[in-house]
This record gives sequence, C-alpha cells and structure tokens, in this order.
Amino acid sequence: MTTATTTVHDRYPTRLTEAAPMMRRPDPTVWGEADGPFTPEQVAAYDAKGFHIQDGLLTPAQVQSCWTEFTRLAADREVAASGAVVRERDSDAVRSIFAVHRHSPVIDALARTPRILDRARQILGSEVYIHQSRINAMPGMVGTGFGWHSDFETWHAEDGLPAPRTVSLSIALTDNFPFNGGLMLMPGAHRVFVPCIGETPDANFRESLQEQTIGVPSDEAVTELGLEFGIEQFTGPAGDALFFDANSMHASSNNITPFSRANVFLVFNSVENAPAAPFGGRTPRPSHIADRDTTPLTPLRSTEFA
Ligand code: 6CS
Ligand code: FE
Repeated sequence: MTTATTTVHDRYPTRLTEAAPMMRRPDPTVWGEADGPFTPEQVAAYDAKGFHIQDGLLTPAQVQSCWTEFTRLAADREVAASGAVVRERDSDAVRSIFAVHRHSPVIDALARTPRILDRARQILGSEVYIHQSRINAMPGMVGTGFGWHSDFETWHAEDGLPAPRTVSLSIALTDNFPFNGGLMLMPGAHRVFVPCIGETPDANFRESLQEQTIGVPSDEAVTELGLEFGIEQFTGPAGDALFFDANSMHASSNNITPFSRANVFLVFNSVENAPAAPFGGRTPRPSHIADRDTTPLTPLRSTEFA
C-alpha cells in the first residue's frame, strides 16, 4: 500500500532534541548577478563576509526624522496596544518597537528609497518585501544586549522562511561606539548553519524578544566559530548603516555607558522566499513580528521624497 503523505525535506533542521553537527549552508548569499548600487567589489565582500558597512547612508536630516518617529511611536497608545512595543525586562525602558514600516510613513518611505531598496534587490536577485521591521533602542545604563544567534534560525523555525534569502539593514540613529552595545558579527560564519537544541515553547516570542534562550547556538559552537572566523563590529556615526545576511552570527553586549544607542532595523525578504508553515514551531508569530504579506515594495517616486 502506498500513502499519499509527502514530507518536505527540511534543509535547515533546528530546534532538535539531540545535538547535530554544524553544516555548510546549501543556499547562496548573493542570488544572481543583478546590477545595482553596490560595486562588484562590495558584492564580493558581502558574499565572503556576510555583511557590508555603508557609511553615510542617511543624511543628518533623515536621521533626525527617524528619531522623531521613534519618540512619537514610543509614546503612541495604539502602537503599544498592538503589542509592538517590547520593554526591557528589568526596567520600563523601550527595547524595541516592531512593524515601524506599518506605523510610520517615514520608515515606509525609507524602505522604498531606491538607494536602499535597490541594494536589497541586488543581493537577493528579485523583488522584495519587508519581513520584519523594528527600531531597537539600547538605552544608556540599562540597555541589555542580544546573545550570539543567527536571525535566520528563528525566522526559519518560528516564521517559516524556507531559505536565508533576506538582507537586514541596521541604520544607526545615534553614534555606535565600540562600548555602547554595538553589533558584533563573525565574518564568514554566515556560510555555516548551526542547528540548535530545544523545542520551541508556545508564544516563545514573549520571552525571546527580551532574552533569547531557544534557538541559540551552544557555547561550544560559538567558540568554534569565533576561533575560525573572528569578530568584527559595526561602529560609526549616526547615518552609517550595516547590511547583513540572514544567517550572520551576531550579538551585542549590554550598554552600561550613558550613551544610548538606537538603530532602525529593516529585513528585506525575497518574494521568492515567501513564508511557509513554521519549521520548528506550531503557530506562526504575529504579523507585527513577521509580516506574511509578500506584496513587493514599490520604489519611492522622486515626488514622494521627504
Ligand atoms: O525574533 C527575531 O525575529 C529576532 N530577534 C531575536 C531576539 N532573535 C532572532 C531574531 O534576531
Ligand atoms: Fe539578530
């Protein structure tokens, strides 16, 4: 007798009950050879390291208008009622505001600005939409960091993204110093996928957005990757930006300095990598954390420029 059941082979198994070895990712980092604002040398470096730092992506005026939006959204009752505001566990300080491209016309316009949108399209070789957007704030003295992780591991397990075909953009709204919780990345480690141990609890996002404990690599895996690839850091004045791959291994330290750090974070996903059912969880996360509307972003027309 034959059964009609077909099981889709999961190429990135994670949230396992037993340890599994790290693996080389079967997918590329740069999808195709599309033209765009990145030079061929920048594309090659992005491919090799899994990230690229673009100095002065935003003008000071654009930084200022994003900052104004952040303070407005942080005080907005409707935004808070939607669940989009995540606070630090041990203080009332705002840690993240999600779905900022939905709540703010300024951030929506930013994501569709050709010099930004075209870079995402160039790396992903297709039309793109926003899988996740947020402003991450690391308030001075009380901001807590993020342990080592791959974003793709969570997006695959909890949101159902089949492949690491996203580009994340982190834009500094305040100066990012080496000492105020700046993002650290392991150049080249994006080519290695680390299966993680531990079943996904229901509504895991309620804890993980404050402190992630599920879907994180073991200390041994982080040590091995650190020794092989080393660590670099994204630092720079407000307006500088970091483009990075879905599977980059990255982390940030607590901000014990008086200098707050805030970044706009936009995740562009390929429309050819639409979310399926979660690969390591029961229910997809809410749309303000993982948008499931894959309508391609349309470039901002010159008359719409702020
Ligand atoms: O949950 C997310 O989508 C992102 N946030 C955390 C804390 N980990 C995975 C990913 O970076
Ligand atoms: Fe992350």
